Amino acid sequence: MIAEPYRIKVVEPLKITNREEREEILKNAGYNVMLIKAEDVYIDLLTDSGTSAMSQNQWAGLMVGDESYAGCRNFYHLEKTVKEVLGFKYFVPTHQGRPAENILFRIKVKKGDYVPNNMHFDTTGAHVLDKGGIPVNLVIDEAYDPQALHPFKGNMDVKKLRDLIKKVGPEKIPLVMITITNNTGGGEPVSMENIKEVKKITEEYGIPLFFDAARFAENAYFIKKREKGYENKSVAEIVREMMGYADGCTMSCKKDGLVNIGGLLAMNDKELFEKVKQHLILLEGFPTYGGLAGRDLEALSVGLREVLDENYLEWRVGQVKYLGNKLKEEGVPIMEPVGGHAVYIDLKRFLPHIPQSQFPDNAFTAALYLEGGIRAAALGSTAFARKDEKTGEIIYPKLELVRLTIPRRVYTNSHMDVVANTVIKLYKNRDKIRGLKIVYEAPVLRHFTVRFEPL
Ligand code: PLI
Repeated sequence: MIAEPYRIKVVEPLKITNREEREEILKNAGYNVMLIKAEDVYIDLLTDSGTSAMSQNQWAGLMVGDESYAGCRNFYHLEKTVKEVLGFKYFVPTHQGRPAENILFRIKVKKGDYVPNNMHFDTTGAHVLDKGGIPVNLVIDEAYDPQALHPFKGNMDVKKLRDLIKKVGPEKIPLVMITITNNTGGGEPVSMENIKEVKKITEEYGIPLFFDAARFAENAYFIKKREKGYENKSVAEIVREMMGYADGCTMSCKKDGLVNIGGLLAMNDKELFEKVKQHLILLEGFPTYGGLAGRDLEALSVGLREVLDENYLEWRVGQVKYLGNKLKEEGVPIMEPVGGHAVYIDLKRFLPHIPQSQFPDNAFTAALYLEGGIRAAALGSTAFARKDEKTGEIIYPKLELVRLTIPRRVYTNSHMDVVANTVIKLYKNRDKIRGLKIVYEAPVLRHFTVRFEPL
């Protein structure tokens, strides 16, 4: 393991609150840590999205931001980077990942269409539904077993894909997506072999294949480390090979783009590109800025190259593993193997005394905040439970997880030690954690604004 391949030049002070203050803050936020002010958080592991620290070259890049409405120089820098790093012929910038999904699905998805994915991220699935489509998750079964030690647990089950195509017909499937890495299922990677198999099937049926490429570099790093035949290839080469099997990608650049804002939609099909530009102008802006300032485009074109640095990736993935190992050593049940951007805690084993109807995911995140001022993401029944339209019965998700998501280049391993010690303390006193009941919920994507009371 290597230490951080950078040193710290600017620091952002953090506030450390006491337990009494946190009790009050939590109560005012309805026990939903999403509703707490960030400045009241000591270590913020809510997300790795838009939370990266930029490098000196990215900050310097902001100074060459050209804020012209049309044809700013930074767009052409980014265009060159996208061609060289990802290899797609055409692309448009977007202000983050979901507008890229929105535009792609507006064009491709009709009412009643199916969109297979290994696992849709929540906005991706929501955008398919928004167009009248049906998002289908076809990840391998191991993904649903937090203890299954598969090296590429994000893989799509190719048999499930074939079965779906046969069942509904290829004309009902406007595209197949693969999320690299699989955020919803533990940040687990997808192998090159699996990508090739999916490509073969989609080609056979004439269906385009798109990646949800938010964490493409971390996925490529896992291929280098775990897949035979790739150990001597550079991550940059692996990225080009992966992308070479796809017809395009959506990307939230707020993750592996190492920027605080930005996204893109890339493709090889010229006809699709022409349509994309029309939707982009309506929704995001002119095709040479796509909802971003020139300076943001510049930071992104630097970030997309920096993320391929293998010392950085070794340290990055190593830091996530460092936290995972600390928890594992003390018997804390986590999703294994540890993924690329986060450690996921398996609450079915951590809090077996709290039924899913009492939201163990939020009970945990509230307890973690109270104990150490640490914020994590609740990814269980709060976000994913749904009502069966016919029976009215609540269907709970198979996985009840909390994600300790590590921002890129932001925290040191001393912070990770604090996080590990706090989680271990909670684990030793887990019987004291109680469930919650909802007192307010919105009709869609309720986890963002839901409010609870302790039971
Ligand atoms: O938050 P956006 O709109 O830039 O990106 C949406 C999005 C798409 N795909 C994947 C795999 C994601 O992880 C993703 C956003 N993820 C967030 C916000 C997260 O906390 O994981």
